[in-house]
This record gives sequence, C-alpha cells and structure tokens, in this order.
Amino acid sequence: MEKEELSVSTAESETLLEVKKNRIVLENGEEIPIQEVIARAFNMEVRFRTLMAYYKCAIMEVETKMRVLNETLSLQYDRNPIETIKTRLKSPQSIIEKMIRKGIAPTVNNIEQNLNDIAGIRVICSFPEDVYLIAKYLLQQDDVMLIEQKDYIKNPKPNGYRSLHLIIETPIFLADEKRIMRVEIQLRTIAMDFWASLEHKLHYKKNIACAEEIAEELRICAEHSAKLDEEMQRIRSRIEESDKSKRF
Ligand code: 0O2
Repeated sequence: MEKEELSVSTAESETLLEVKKNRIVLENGEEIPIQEVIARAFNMEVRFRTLMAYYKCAIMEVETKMRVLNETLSLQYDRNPIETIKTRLKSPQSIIEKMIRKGIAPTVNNIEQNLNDIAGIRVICSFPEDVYLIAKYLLQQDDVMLIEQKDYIKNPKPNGYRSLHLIIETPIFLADEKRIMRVEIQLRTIAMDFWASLEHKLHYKKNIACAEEIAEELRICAEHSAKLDEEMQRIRSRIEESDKSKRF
C-alpha cells in the first residue's frame, strides 16, 4: 500500500504518519493495528462526551445556586436582583479552535486542564450594584472557590466592553464520585448585555470600511450605556430611600 498522509490522531499526543497493511505507523516508528486505532479513537470520544456531561452538570449546579440567590435576596431586598440567566456549553469546534490558538494539543486531559470557559453562565442583573451583590453572596458559599476574577466594569476593555468575569471551581456529585469542575460566570447589567450582544454581532462583519471610526462610535455607545446604568441606579436609590421614609 502506498504511503498515505493522515490528518487524524489516534491517541492523546501521537502523530500518524502512514498506513501500511492494516497497520498505522506513528512518528516514533511504532506500528499499531487499525482495530486498535479505532478502539483508541472510540475511547477518546467516550471520554470527551463524559467530560462534556460533567460540565453540563456543573452548569446546572451553578444555575441553581443563582436561582436560589435570586429567590433569597428578593425576600431581603424586596426585588429580584437577577433579570435573566443564560447558559452555554462550549461547542467541540470552539474548544478545538481555542486549543489550537493556545498551541496546546486538543486531548481530553489538556482540554480539562487548560480551558476555563467550557461551562459558561451569564447572569444579567438590573443594576450594577446587583452584579456585585450576587458575586459577593456566591463567593461566600463554602463550596465555591474563586480561581480568577476580571472586573471589566471597574476596568472596561479599551473597546468599551463591561462585565464582571469570575472563574470558579465547584463540586458536582455523581453516582459514585464527587468532581470539582470549573465554570466561567459573566455578570453584567441589562445595558452591558445589550451593548455586548450587538458588538458581538457586528464583530462578525469583517472588511468593513472605516472600521476604526466604527470602533470609536461603539466605545462611545458603551460610555453612554454605562452612564444610563449609573443614572438608573441613582433613581432606584432615591425611590428606595423615599419608600423607607414613608414606612417609618
Ligand atoms: P464565547 O462564545 O462568548 O464564550 P480566556 O478565555 O481567558 O483564554 P480572555 O479573552 O482573556 O480569554 O477571556 P475574557 O477576557 O475573560 O473574555 C472571554 C469572554 O468574554 C468571551 O468569550 C466573550 O463572551 C466575552 N468578551 C470578552 N471581551 C469581549 C468583547 O470585547 N466583546 C464582547 N461582545 N464579548 C467579550 P469568547 O471565548 O470570545 O466566546
């Protein structure tokens, strides 16, 4: 059989070079029967699907934590601090693309060790104060460990992007084991979410004329929307103050 370049990988870090007489020859000269290659690929697929199922469980755990916080804080503050919760599991394609961008072999172990945002949850609050309130109460829980925090509200990105990003670790309880999983949480206001969603859509429009000018316009929109957030929060505080004074 003629030598044939292959573009798939059988095991965690091996590179295939050629196929000859139902055997695969690896870069290091080792020969493996094709049946074994298929078994390894199958095993890898099962491990990948299992890992994704664990991340799904982690999303469910954190989403429940958020719903419980919303409920309990609504009793305390007489309003729901959370408007909406969105969740997403990173797609296999985005996972592989990100691993390649990072220059790391996309093996199951490497994926778990190097990506923090496979399980993603976005919590949209009405007011900036609520973002910090939710983050504070979540991080106080003894089964939530903060791994990394990026405060793009206090320090917006140069393009105007605002959100509070938390990478946390939290346990999931499986049939016969407990596993610690990483989850990325993005907390933002309705106004921040409105801006980020539109900016994300516009991002896909490549090769546009006057790109710099448009980027500057978007940044100014983000400033306006941040001012609106401040203003709405100020109005809410006034209403709450006047409500309190009426009660006493
Ligand atoms: P998706 O599909 O939304 O998940 P890291 O993940 O740490 O390797 P980075 O860039 O340092 O990479 O992470 P960071 O700054 O915490 O931002 C990651 C996510 O925040 C992005 O996910 C977006 O969801 C959001 N984000 C960050 N910057 C912007 C921005 O300028 N505009 C908008 N609309 N969203 C932003 P992904 O991986 O891009 O995709």
